[in-house]
Amino acid sequence: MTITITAFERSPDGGKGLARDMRVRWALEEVGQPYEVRLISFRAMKEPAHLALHPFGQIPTYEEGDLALFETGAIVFHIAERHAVLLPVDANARARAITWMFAALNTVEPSILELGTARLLEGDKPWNKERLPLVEERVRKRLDQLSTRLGDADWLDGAFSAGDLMMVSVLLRLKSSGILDEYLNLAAYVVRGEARPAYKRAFDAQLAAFTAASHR
Ligand SMILES: N[C@@H](CCC(=O)N[C@@H](CS)C(=O)NCC(=O)O)C(=O)O
Repeated sequence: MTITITAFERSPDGGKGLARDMRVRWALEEVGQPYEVRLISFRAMKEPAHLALHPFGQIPTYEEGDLALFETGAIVFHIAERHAVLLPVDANARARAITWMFAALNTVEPSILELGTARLLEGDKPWNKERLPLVEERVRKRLDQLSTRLGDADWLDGAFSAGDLMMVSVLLRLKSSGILDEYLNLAAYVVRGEARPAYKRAFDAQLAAFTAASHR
């Protein structure tokens, strides 16, 4: 059955692979599942046809036969559940890998998103100088804890899993901030994720889509 995902027609990140379709592409590449991409404009994202797939008018979405999903956590979990590549077979190890997916999305990602907002959208606000250090402190607190847990391991819990895929995807957004480099083991963890052939294939595909759109 054909899998179709949606992605930005022209990603605001300029093809750096930070848009969330990248996580889904990466998961599909890890499990060797071919997929199609429907590129969508910001305007079309808010129109009824797309809202029927994604109630919040965002990307990515995932369609497979009768099934339509939104939310990258749910999509990556759906993909991982169907292939014995991204989740361990052992029930407890599987539950722990899923826990890391939730941790990435619920515990680590929020402060990182907040930092992006503070830096990119609120830079001109008079209160930004006071707020920014507080937001950075919240990011560092989480990174301290994550760094301690990862230690010198390659991945968060044994072999690479959907939990690592999600955590690396979340941490990637910090690359340009310089904060990630304060944590040598986390920076190396992200590099390990980016070095995976499946990541590279996904990255190249989203970059090709961005480049093609820029030439249109
Ligand atoms: N929690 C959602 C977030 C989705 C999301 O924020 N998507 C962004 C792209 S990375 C988007 O569509 N932004 C445009 C908008 O919200 O209008 C998920 O993980 O799928």
